[in-house]
Amino acid sequence: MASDDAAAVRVVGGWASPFVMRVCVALRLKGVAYELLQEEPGKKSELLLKSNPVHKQIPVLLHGGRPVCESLVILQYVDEAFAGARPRILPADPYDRAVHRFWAEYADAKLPTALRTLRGMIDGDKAEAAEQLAFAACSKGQRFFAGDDIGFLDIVLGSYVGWFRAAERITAQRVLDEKRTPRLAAWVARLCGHEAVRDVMPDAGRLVEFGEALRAALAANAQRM
Ligand SMILES: N[C@@H](CCC(=O)N[C@@H](CS)C(=O)NCC(=O)O)C(=O)O
Repeated sequence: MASDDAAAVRVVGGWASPFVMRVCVALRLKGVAYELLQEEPGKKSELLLKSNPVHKQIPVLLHGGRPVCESLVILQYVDEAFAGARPRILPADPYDRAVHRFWAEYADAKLPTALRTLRGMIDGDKAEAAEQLAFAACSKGQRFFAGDDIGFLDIVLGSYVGWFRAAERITAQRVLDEKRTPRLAAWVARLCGHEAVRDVMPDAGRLVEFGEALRAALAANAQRM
């Protein structure tokens, strides 16, 4: 087990969280060994509350015991803290970096709502919500957004793939359709086959069960209050 020495890398998180998955993919990409500390669904550990007192959310990266919060900030931190390890996560060119950050923030502003709409948790246009991930197909014909290997934008967008697949199961509606959006489907296949992603991409069936269990746990907590 990793200890709190200066090099120890730990992730306070949970296997089902897309935001946690991003951090795991980034660390795997860089070849950094880490320990995942699983939070219990619907609860918050003392370590989480102490490490992320502002948002009280997962993921938190603990590097030598020092916390870094917010997945997009963590990805950039991992890229800089392990700069010697290839590949780069963010593009080398400042303009490209800015563009990738812009689309990552756009994705985080749109996709969680699209997912909730698809799953019927909030009202909205389901067909439009299903299209939201399609801009992942705009990778200019390259294998990945920044070229031959996965990078910042692939990690950010890719973290939603598991939950889009879970939404497909819940609603029996295809979102990642090879015929309608072949470039998106091909990108998803390449991403899911990548060695840094393969073992941390959650199974859609397990996510559906997790979603139901979490909803029940949160309802039970609310009744107790
Ligand atoms: N903007 C945050 C979002 C993190 C987030 O929403 N985490 C969820 C798990 S997927 C969480 O901790 N939810 C519990 C809560 O909000 O109380 C990030 O990118 O890290």
